[in-house]
Amino acid sequence: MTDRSVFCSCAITGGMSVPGQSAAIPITPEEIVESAVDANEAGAAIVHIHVRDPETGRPVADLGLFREVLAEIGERCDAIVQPTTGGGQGMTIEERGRVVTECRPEMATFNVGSFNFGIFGAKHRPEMAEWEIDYLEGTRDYVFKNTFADTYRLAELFREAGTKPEYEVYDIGHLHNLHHLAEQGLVDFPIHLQFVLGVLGANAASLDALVHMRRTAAELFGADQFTWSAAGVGYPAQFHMASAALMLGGHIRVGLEDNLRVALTKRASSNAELVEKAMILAPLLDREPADAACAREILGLGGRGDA
Ligand code: KMH
Ligand code: ZN
Repeated sequence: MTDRSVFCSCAITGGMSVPGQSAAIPITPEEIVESAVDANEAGAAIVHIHVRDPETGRPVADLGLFREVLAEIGERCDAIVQPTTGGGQGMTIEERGRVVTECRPEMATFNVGSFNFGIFGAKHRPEMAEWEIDYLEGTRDYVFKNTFADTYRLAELFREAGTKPEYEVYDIGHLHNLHHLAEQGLVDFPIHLQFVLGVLGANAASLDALVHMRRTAAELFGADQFTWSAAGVGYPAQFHMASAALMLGGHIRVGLEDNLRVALTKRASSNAELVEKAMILAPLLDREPADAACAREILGLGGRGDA
């Protein structure tokens, strides 16, 4: 590990998109596992995991599916397997947190703020079923709920499980929410922050926004108290934020959960393709791609739990 080491996280399938948006989105447990293993081979040290109903592709919080996917990825590669506790529309915080309690992963996402997660702008495609259109349209009125009641509860669950949170911050206020949790003694430092930028309803995927988020985190927590990564949502945001993070000393997240294009005129055919592009950018900017072992060192992870 050096100061120039950079790890890449790949968000494999997501909980807000619908299958009709791209045939490349993995749906079944087998597809999710295959895609995660391929992304790891392409250079992703972390694979961020949601699960979907294998029949319909609808995002679900099914513990059986999580168990199957987490175990299988764990057997096939050494990636840090990071399940979501963000979930998707209609899931309660108890359902979202169950994967942490039951699977005790070494790391999982932890969302620290509520906002109107708006993806109703996504194009309606002929291959979409009626529920998919409803799911997208439903986000006009969908509040991604992460209240203090929720985050206090999650903080408890993560501690009990010994799972390291990746704090998902989509806007400046979320950093202040996290600071409040820290003041209550609910946060263990150093922390890892994911700046998720470009979601309609929260902050923009601009260089100014990213720099402001990073500076605010440094002011609130201390510059040596956190590692950080940037996830740009959409195209070209995914690679613009990755490039900015590479310049500024952060880590990066790509993947079909956040973006479906690999170039302006080309839709991505796989998660691995998105990771490969990020892996080309890193050394061009003098950053050294970190494997999972190196990422564990950077994040202070002891290794796998029971997952
Ligand atoms: N869907 C992303 C924009 C989570 O899963 O906890 C944010 C995300 C959150 O990945
Ligand atoms: Zn996610």
